[in-house]
Amino acid sequence: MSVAAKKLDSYWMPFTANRDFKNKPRVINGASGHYYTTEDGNKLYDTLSGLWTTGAGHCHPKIVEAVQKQVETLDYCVTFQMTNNKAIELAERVTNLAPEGLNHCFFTNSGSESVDTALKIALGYHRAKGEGNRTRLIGRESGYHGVNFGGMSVGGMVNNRKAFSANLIPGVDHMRHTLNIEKNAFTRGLPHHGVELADDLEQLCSLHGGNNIAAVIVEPVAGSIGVYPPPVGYLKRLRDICDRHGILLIFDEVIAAFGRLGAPFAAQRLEVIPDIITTAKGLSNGVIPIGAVLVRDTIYEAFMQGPESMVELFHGYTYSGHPVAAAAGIAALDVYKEEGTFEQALSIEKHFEDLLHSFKDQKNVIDVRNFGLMGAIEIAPRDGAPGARGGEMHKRCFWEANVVVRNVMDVLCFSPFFNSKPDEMEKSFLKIRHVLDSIE
Ligand code: PXG
Repeated sequence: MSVAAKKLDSYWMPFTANRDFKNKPRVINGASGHYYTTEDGNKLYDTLSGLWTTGAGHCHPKIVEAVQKQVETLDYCVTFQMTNNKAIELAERVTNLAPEGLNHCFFTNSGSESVDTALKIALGYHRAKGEGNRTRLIGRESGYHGVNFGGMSVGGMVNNRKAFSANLIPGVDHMRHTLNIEKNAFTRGLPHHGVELADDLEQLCSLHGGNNIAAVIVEPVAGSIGVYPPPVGYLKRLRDICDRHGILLIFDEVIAAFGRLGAPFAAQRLEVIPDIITTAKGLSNGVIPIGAVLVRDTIYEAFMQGPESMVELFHGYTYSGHPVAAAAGIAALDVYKEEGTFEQALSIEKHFEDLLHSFKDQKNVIDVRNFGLMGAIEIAPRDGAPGARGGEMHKRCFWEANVVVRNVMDVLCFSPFFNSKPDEMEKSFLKIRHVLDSIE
């Protein structure tokens, strides 16, 4: 083990090739605006705005100030059978932004917790309505819904599931994913082929009986797997099938909510309104961990029955509605409003799309996909070594080009800052192009 690796030995890193990383660590010790700084003083352009989290830029002074103030005013407060002013305020602010009818908000600390919370709410809702037979959950191949058991079970990324396959929750089916490079390669925005894939849900209704299905969960634009925008008409068709069978539709907007698609929620941009929305990341601009699950009035009201002194939902986290996280959330929403962040996101979409699609004829590029400020460049896998080219891109962009690029296998994912400067985006893509050119 090298000296560098030894120093890092006690730290078991998440979603990381630990041994490889520790041999040549890539360590960040600061950030500002659109750049990270490394221990040895390099400035790196961040093409993923955190991990799809930090659309308004790193260390935004207004959010930093709000957190500093809150932590010395009320650091922690139990939110079971009592609560704090910041949690109340944030719930109101978030539901004010939400699509009509989704007026209730349950706080979590992460996307994974939001997803498991949403699944539990869906099951509890049907039970409260006397339809306890509705227990089946439907996800989608290639979907990512976090790493807890519920989210992992409805998720469809094989590497995340396979080690745990015997212990995933029962009663889950998956629809097919919507990526079709053969037909839709290099589409700008929503692909035109694939609406019929939504009929997988109808088929599952025929198989199990639609009245046994509790909920369907999808990312409106699949993110982690490498950006799969939904085919035109696909989400609307899912909505219609859900309505016909009384199934709840859950949009996992952990990436998409709070501006990533140029609107507060993906549901608004895509004009399909689900029954439950899960969020996290952009809720606090990534500054303090916090997530929120938004539910329709009818769902909330179904729980608000029985003796008033009884707890209606036996679920919650020690840090649900944490005052410091909530203060960060309120400050982030203030920033989004005052700076017109969602409009900024919309205004740079076209430029981002053009930059991405300028890779169309680049060596090894087999697809470019984008919607809103979510984009991906897919490179052909090296013979016998899937993921190798993508991994090399990540490392070489870091070391040689001072650009942070996230790869998922051989897909490069991009999630620009909402307030990205066009010339900086251009420069970073030019650097990425040079690195890509030099990779065999
Ligand atoms: N749902 C979705 C749609 C997500 O994108 C989660 C749930 C889980 O959130 P937490 O906060 O528990 O991580 C996510 C998270 C990537 C990548 O490489 C994306 C996520 C997580 C890790 C890697 O794109 N998104």
